[in-house]
Amino acid sequence: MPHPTSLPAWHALEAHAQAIGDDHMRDLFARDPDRFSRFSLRLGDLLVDYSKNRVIHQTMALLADLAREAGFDEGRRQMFEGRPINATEHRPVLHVALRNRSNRPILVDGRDVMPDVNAALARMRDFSERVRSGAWTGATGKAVTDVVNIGIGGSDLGPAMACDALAPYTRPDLRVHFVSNVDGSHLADTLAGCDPETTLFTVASKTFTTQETLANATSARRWLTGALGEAAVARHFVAISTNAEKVAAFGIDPAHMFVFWDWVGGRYSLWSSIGLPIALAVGFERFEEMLDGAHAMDEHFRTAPPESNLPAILGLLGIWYNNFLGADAVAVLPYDQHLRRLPAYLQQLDMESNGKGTARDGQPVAWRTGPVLFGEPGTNGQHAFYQLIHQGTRLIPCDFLVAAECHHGLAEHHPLLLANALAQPEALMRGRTMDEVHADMIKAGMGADEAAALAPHRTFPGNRPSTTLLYRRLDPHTLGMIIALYEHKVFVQGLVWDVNSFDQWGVELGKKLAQAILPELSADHPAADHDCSTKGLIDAIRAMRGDD
Ligand code: G6Q
Repeated sequence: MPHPTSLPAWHALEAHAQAIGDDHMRDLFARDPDRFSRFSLRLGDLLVDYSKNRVIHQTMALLADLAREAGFDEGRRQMFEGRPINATEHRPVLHVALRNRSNRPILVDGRDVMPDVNAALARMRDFSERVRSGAWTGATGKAVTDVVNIGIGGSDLGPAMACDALAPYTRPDLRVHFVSNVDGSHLADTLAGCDPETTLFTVASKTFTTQETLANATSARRWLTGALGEAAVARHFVAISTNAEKVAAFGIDPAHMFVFWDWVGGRYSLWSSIGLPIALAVGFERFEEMLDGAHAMDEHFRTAPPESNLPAILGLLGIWYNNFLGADAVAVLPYDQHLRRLPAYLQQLDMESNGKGTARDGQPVAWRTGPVLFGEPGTNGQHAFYQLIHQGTRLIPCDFLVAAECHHGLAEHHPLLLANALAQPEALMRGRTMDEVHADMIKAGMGADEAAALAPHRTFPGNRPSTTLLYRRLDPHTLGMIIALYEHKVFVQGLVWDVNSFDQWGVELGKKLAQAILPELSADHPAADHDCSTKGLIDAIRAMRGDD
């Protein structure tokens, strides 16, 4: 693939940014009363309004050209056809096969993967139904009341986020917990509320070699066997992995292992057996509805041209700000308490996928790649960091997510939430000029001198971009659509930035050094060849613990 900066559309966008980059959206709206219909798109119950972005028709046309010149058609075709697009790991990238509800054959090395996918789903259905009906019991014959998923990164964030998102579909008598951190407090605090007789552990690890997960699983096993004996493991532990050998070595019967495949990336794996905790929490039909939603987005992404392709539009808008208007960060702001884990989930999806400095040909990139992503549920964020988004010196494009209808019965709350979710994008876009602010203060009775002194502080520059994702209600189908939308957005950006979005070598070095430091923390082992800061900290830990 050519480097993006060599593409004609890249140069055209640079010139275009010079020409219109400072135009104020207030004026763009004033000039074009059809801006909302021109720059919004609906797919099923999901409406994406991107009219409050610093773009005009020509911007979107140039961005679509950029996608095409970067190989949009060929790139997405290769992914959906199971080509080994994760070139540094020689793997296809086929999360789309996991929710390929059409059953269209998808070949890997000439073999259709769909029978395997369907068999894995059938096992998830069978097991989740047995647990939920009480047919599957613990070693003492009692039904499961608590599921504890032990996993980290991609084996945690997706299912944890989805279980929170679908909380209205869960049952109070079957709670699902997530333990990821190797900090023992995470496991200890979780188990403090569980009864060994009625607790089921799902140990989720693609490789089954991850230090944190194995440490937590080993301690959980000790907790269980201490109460119920060794034989209880078979009824209280199941594994979700691609590595049967390691699962058996840990002492979990491979008959109680739920499989997936190396063509499923960790952060793209919640659609696979890694989603078992979701099926346990909300039931398999609901899990299937989530797959259906993702499939609907896949079909849209697979077939629509970039101009009317939601993931492409979101990805290209991100590129516009990141590469042409100087933004460093993006904010994801769900006005939906059940999506409180979405920013954390998207941090991994986006920053682990596109936080890369090497192009696919091995050359260092000479253009900016993935931005910093952060967020919190609205309205909490409004009372915290929105100050910087409104008046700070950085450009931070925002995504607002909100449902037209709520699940709860506190009817008077939802209009308050909706009003805030609509007011923030409007405020970011319009701002408030010095003259408006000054006039307001004079009208409120303030003296002329004080009004003049305060006006600059109270002025909002506006012209701060945002996109609003409005959906009818956060149900499994919509959740599936939203997650797939962001997955494909990240794909489009990786394609244009010419990086491999599907590896994550950047997480390896720290893991390796931790292995080296671990034995050095014990008193009789001298700290080895470290910089003086690391060595000083090791010595201080020993001294604080009284090891010396
Ligand atoms: C995700 C990454 C990473 C991975 C974890 C857990 O894309 O690969 O977050 O999911 O390191 O790995 P295991 O599932 O192998 O334990």
